[in-house]
Amino acid sequence: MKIVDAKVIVCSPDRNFATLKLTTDSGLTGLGDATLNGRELAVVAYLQEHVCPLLIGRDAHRIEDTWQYLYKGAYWRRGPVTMSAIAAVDTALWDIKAKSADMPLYQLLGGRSREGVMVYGHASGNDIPQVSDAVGAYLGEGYLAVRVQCAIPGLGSAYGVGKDAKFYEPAGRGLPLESEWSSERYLRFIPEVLGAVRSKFGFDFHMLHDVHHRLTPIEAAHLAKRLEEVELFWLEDPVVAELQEGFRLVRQHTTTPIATGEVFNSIWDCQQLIQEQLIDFIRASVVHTGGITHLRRIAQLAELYHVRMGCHGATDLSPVCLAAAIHFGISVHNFGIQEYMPHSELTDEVFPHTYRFAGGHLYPGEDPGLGVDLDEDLADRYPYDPAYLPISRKLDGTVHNW
Ligand code: EZ4
Ligand code: CO
Repeated sequence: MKIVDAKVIVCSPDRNFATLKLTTDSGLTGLGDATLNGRELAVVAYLQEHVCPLLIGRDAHRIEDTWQYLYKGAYWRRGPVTMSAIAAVDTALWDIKAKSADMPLYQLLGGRSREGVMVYGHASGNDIPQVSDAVGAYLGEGYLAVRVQCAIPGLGSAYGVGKDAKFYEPAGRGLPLESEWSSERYLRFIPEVLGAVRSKFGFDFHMLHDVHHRLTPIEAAHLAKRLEEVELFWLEDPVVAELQEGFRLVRQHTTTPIATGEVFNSIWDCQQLIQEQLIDFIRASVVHTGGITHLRRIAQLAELYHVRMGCHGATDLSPVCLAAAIHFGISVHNFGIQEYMPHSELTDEVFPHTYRFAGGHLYPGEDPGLGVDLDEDLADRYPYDPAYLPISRKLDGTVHNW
């Protein structure tokens, strides 16, 4: 079964997405997400200029060989652009293989390890009462896990707080917005928020929180220690991960479970954190970490060290990626939780899919392959519209981690 066409589709149904579509001589098609938020067209060019021409005529069944060919064959390894491009090819090939086997993808990955994929929703607000209302709404919809973020008094903006308490989209149209940050104000206020949510709703649900890379290791250690009494499911990205040793310092001081890795793009980014057991959940995703083939390697390494998967799943990861994450999550042994922010109605119309949410879980459909389509005519009506993630500055104007 040979690949006869490789096409990149860029569209913006409420937000930008890049998707690779492969077609074989037997008429089967496969989709792969290639979206890299705020740097989309770099991956599009990488695919169109340097990868698509190499795919024509290749055997669509040779997934592992194609992965190695694109990774080792480029000479220049790793990096989010390269690994998102490889991920798109890999995901599309798994989609095709599963369609040709006439099975939903999770069957090829070993079948179900569980009935559904537990997800967490995103509650936020401008103050504690608003946040509480949002948490209550998620619990009312059957969610078993909720991420809690809140605006910080005295700061004009905060990570994770949307215009709508139940929908959070950080990328903004046009040039990047700037937001302000103070670790001191955040550290003073956030334990109160998480404590108030536990007082109101108790301990019978999983509560998560995302620091979004903003603290130094000692600040993060201090926070994680203080938060032990609210029993988080995880504290996410307490520090930036370029300095992996930074997590050792956090770990020495606290038993609060730690998650990181949404910006990672290869197993090499995860290796030290996993092998030294410095984290509890790894957030690598299908799209930014080389596809299903590479994510399975990460999961297998993690399993040896009791680290579970908690894949990134914000709205900038397309329905194609979310479907792949559900097939992966339902089959992999060391699954922990899946991030879930429902896409907009328009996005779902452009990407019709068979996965569904019920009772705090996502379930894959039973159609062969990923179970996601792309309505190209509709997609054409929503062309690319530049959008960027915000830039963060401290109160004195110094650029900080967003
Ligand atoms: O900032 O997906 O846990 N989720 C997150 C997300 C990321 C965005 C970046 O594109 O941190 O909101
Ligand atoms: Co995050």
